[in-house]
Amino acid sequence: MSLRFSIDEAVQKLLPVAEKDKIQTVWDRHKDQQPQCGFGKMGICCRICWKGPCRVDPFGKGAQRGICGADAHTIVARNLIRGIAAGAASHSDHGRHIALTMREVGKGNASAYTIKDEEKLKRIAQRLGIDWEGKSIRELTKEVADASLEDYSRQDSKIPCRWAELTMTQERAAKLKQWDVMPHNIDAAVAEIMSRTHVGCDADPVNILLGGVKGAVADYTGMYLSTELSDALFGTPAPTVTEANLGVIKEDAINIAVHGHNPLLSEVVCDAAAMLNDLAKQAGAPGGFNIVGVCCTGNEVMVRHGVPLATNYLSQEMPILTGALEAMVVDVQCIMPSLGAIAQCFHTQLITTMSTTKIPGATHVQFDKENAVESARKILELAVDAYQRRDPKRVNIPQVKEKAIVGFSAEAVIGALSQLDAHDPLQPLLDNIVNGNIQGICLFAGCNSTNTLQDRSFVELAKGLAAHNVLLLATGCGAGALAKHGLMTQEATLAYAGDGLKAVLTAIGQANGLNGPLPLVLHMGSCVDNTRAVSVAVAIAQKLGVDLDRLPLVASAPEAMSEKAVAIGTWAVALGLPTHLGTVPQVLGSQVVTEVLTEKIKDITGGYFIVETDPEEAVKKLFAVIQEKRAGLNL
Ligand code: BF8
Ligand code: SF4
Repeated sequence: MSLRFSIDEAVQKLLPVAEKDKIQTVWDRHKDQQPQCGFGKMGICCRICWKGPCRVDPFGKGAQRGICGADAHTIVARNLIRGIAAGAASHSDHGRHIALTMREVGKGNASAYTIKDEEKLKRIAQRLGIDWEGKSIRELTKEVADASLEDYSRQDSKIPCRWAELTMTQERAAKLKQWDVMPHNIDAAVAEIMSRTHVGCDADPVNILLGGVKGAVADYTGMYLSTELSDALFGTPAPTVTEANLGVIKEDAINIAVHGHNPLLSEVVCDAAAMLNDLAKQAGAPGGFNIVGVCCTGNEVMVRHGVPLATNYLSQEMPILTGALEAMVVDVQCIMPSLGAIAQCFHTQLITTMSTTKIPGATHVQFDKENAVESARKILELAVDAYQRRDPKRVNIPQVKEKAIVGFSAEAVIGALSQLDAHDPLQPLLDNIVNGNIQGICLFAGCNSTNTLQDRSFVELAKGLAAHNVLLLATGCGAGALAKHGLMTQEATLAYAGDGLKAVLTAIGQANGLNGPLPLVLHMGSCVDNTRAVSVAVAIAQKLGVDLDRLPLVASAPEAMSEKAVAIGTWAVALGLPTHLGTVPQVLGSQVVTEVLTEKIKDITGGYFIVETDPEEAVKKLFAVIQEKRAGLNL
């Protein structure tokens, strides 16, 4: 039965446990929601004011306008861009936390943190036009943080967000300015979307969508700075070997899952667990503390420290069902409220840490940058307590896990290439794109959704595109899916890559002393780290002297679900990328919006959405787009 829900073998092993114990999982609740509201699915339900809710009859027989007169196009466009605003707010709030912490580090006030990658800090300073010569690291840290925070506070609308303008090609930045979709202030872009979609404001669907694009570029800005500043604080990821899937939970250890998105807490928990490992041993757990990751917090600590990944979004309830998880520590975003109830069926402590994310059934340990170490210690103590209550009879850890080579930041990719050509590391990559060994590049991003079979599309698309010699990058829960299914291994390259791709990955791997190829899919990090792929793409574009929309580069979110994914997908399109969605976006109630997103926007940005739910067809469509782009470059 569980095959219908997920191709993840560990999930399939645990669903019967849930059924036996009468524990509802995400898939049970999905079933309970059927049939889901058709108006909502098409985006034509409006709840923006209290005269409503209003809905438009998609068959043209009933009401065609809401009470205020808004038609389907206005309603769909407004709903969509409010999602973008929420996505941008989420990512940029994450970035703000990092920047504020960094400013405190600069002032000497946040003792739990230091600058782990000073070279990266200098590179960031250089990018932002900050002179670093003769300055102490602390001074520079504060200046970089302040300059980044200006992207949240600037009031002069003629000056673009620097983290946006300075990280894309000049042509792209000029184009976005020309269309008035380049934000000057991240928070203002989010606020503008909320205000222009208030009852009785913007009713022109195309104008509304352009407002959404601006919000998406604000999302990009917040994500970009978040990743870069995190690298300076916590280190820039470098290739490391680890494991993924529930088999990483250890029976003889006190298991703690870190879940959510922001590395500020999880980094300190990892450090504290290493330092206080004896606490666990004294409590009778010979394996000590075992930290495992879930979702994007999991990806953050995985790519930086090789912390194993327990699972990705849709199966986040499963680690608790193993009966061997002492604590699940969550920060923000993509945390199912169901975890509170499920944790109460076991000995697991669900621990919330952020004042904005509290969950019934959880214990709250407030985490602030000032008390980071004490909070981490408290969390470990709660886990030790919980361990005393573990019921060995309920322990059921699926012995399912795969090796994963992860940690491919842009710097790591360039570093690996530099072993082939130290003076011009990008040249070997370009040569191989030109000679066709590599046909193009695909970035897998985004979530899991109950609207598809968990992980299937990621795996099938990756195998299909790799066979066509497409270089694969991945982030977020897509990366989680591909890691769990063994596609971040050298073996996967040998098994699934086409001859050209295999030759290139092998040459790079050999030059880096790997005694074999690079893994089939390069794990670049969490969702917020999608900008790492942009930085590689921008470097390639600049070297070729073309803009991003001319590159044989596509993005794919086969299980897109969250508002953050809507924002990311939209900025990918704004940057010129053909972007595949494997789940149907909630816009079909408006032909105008659908056409703009899938066709007309191409005339403005060069990017557009490709909606295709069948992975086999999606491979064909994405490969055809790559061929079209190659032809455009005379390749
Ligand atoms: O930020 S991929 S389900 S966990 S939203 Fe969420 Fe989607 Fe996962 Fe990470 Ni991104
Ligand atoms: Fe209805 Fe208009 Fe109010 Fe929306 S804004 S709920 S369409 S009256």
